[in-house]
Amino acid sequence: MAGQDRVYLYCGGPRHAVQYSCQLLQPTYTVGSSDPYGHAFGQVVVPAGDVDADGYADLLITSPYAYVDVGRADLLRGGASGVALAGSTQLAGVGVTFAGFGTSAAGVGDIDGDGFDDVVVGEPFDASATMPGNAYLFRGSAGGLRVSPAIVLHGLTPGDGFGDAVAGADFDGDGYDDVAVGARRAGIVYVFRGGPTGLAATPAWTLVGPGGVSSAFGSAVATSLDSNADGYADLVIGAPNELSGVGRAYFYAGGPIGLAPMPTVTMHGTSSTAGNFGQSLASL
Ligand SMILES: [Ca+2]
Ligand SMILES: [Ca+2]
Ligand SMILES: [Ca+2]
Ligand SMILES: [Ca+2]
Repeated sequence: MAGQDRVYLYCGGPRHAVQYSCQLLQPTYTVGSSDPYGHAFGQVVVPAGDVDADGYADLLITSPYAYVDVGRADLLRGGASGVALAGSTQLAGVGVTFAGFGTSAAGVGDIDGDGFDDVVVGEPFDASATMPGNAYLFRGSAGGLRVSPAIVLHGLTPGDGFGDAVAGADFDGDGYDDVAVGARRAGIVYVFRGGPTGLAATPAWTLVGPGGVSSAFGSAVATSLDSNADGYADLVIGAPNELSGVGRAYFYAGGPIGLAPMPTVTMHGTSSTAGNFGQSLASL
């Protein structure tokens, strides 16, 4: 409901099982009458890594419907008493209605190898957009996350949904984490290499959905931290509309030259219709 979005944090501890929410986060900014859909505060709640390298994990929370779907994201720095929304680092995208900044977000590891973890936030726009979607890389630092993006990655075609899903890991084992960005309406996932100067603007690997554009390949992307134990991070990509909505997910293996162009494992749901297997995935 508009204005009542909440995020509940459940805290683990050494002696007690988790039974209740130890922290409740609510947005402090208001929803105006021109923002009928509310914030969708908490649509994405993901670990951000440790962006300031202080030893406490940090948290990324997005509100992709805020301000008539302009969207925003908040980086909450962890500390001895947890996290707080007050004093969060606010991240913003292009500032256009229906852009949906924060539809996806991920801690992507350390793209540039400076010791501070970095994050990526997706901004896919809706299907009627006259421009491709975007994905923003925000770099960590000793003072916290920098609010100016280090680079803005773009899709290739208007309304392609580029930025609907993002994930990061070191797929080619060079010591720098890399970033995968799904473009759901194009049925493509683009993967950008990290390096000492940051993220390359053009993709190193382009993965085209085996089931075609209508499969919604790239709706979800997740890193699989070396499922096949060869020392390279791997990538799982969902195609929830494939097989008339039964859905599939594909496993792409990392390696010394990066991600293999074709999946090595194909997974599918058991539902006959509309199961949408692969709609959501979790990085492990
Ligand atoms: Ca931290
Ligand atoms: Ca970094
Ligand atoms: Ca890499
Ligand atoms: Ca692997």
